Amino acid sequence: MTRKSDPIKKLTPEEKENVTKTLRVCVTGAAGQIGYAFLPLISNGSVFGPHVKIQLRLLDIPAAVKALEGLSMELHDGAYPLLEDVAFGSDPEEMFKDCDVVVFIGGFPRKQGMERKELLSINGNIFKTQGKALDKVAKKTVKCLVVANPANTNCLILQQNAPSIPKENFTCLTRLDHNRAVSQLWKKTNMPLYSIKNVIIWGNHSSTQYPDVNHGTIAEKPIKKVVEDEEWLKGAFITKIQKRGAEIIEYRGSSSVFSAANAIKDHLRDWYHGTEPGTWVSMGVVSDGSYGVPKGLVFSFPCICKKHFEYEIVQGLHIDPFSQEKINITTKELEEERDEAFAEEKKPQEAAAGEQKE
Ligand code: NAX
Repeated sequence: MTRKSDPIKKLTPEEKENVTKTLRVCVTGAAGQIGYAFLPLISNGSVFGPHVKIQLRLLDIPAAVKALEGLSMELHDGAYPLLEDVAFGSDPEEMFKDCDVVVFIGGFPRKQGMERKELLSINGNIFKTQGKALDKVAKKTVKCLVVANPANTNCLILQQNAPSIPKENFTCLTRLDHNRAVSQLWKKTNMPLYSIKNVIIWGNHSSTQYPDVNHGTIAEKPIKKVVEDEEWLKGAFITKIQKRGAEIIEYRGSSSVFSAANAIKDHLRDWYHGTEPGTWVSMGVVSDGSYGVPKGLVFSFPCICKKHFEYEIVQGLHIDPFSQEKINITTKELEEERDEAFAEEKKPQEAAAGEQKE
């Protein structure tokens, strides 16, 4: 479908700059649960703002192409003024062509009795193929967000297979964990949610992640001082965030869907528009060696985003021994995942050293 947006009148200079923009966005696994919750958000302007036109590309496996057609019909029926164009299919090269942004939600789910190694191997192959396709047909400026699990390692595999695209353009989702941490602090203190700033999720989007409140504030006071419960902050709070995904599955009978879609929206919005002054967010990005995390690992760090998809890892935070121990645990898990995923190949850092300049 191709449809021209309605003309928009009386624009501010900034709006004028944006209105000329069109982003081509591919969503993989679009026929799945999170895809279904995310597509309305990107179509109605919640992600890139009310003046950026969107061309959607929906990718899924061949068996889901009919469902994608149904989705395309619903997107028509939504009559979204910003939605210019929708195409769908199961060929990554067709769907990634000239994309500005790709959101990788599609992946193989963990089935009962399946070992982590097996899951890594199946998803590794998906991300290897998609990385090569991305390298071939997407814009060299394409920005990638990997959601499918294991998100950090899938992102690493994707990045390693698309060497012509800058490694800063690859990120994975840990914003859901970040939002969960903010929300638990809100529940504990009853302070306004917007006043809770600068928590950090370090490491892997898994049960080894480390939610860190040491540098955060609530209404501009240190979180520790407002909460006044060190035992909770160092114990139950951390475990709650680490195991929240499993808790949702236990109660709902299925994994997080709209909270994940909302976190994807938050991640992309902040990456594109920039974080609020004085605040940072958690994003899985390719490590540049900050905080002693091995270069090349996809690791969740505190990040400050500038306008139009630029970010930097927050530097100079003091890491106490308790935090260091937690960061070491999640680093070790990511190194093990990387080693399993690249068992047959050169390790990513070695490959990176030969192929890419830091
Ligand atoms: P669904 O199983 O509902 O949807 C997955 C979709 O991916 C399906 O439509 C499937 O056909 C498609 N797919 C499979 N292989 C594909 C391929 N090679 N190319 C394109 N599409 C493919 O899962 P859903 O609930 O939507 O979750 C999607 C992913 O998000 C899962 O891997 C899940 O573990 C992960 N999550 C990650 C989170 C994060 O914070 N990083 C949180 C939520 C979620 O658990």
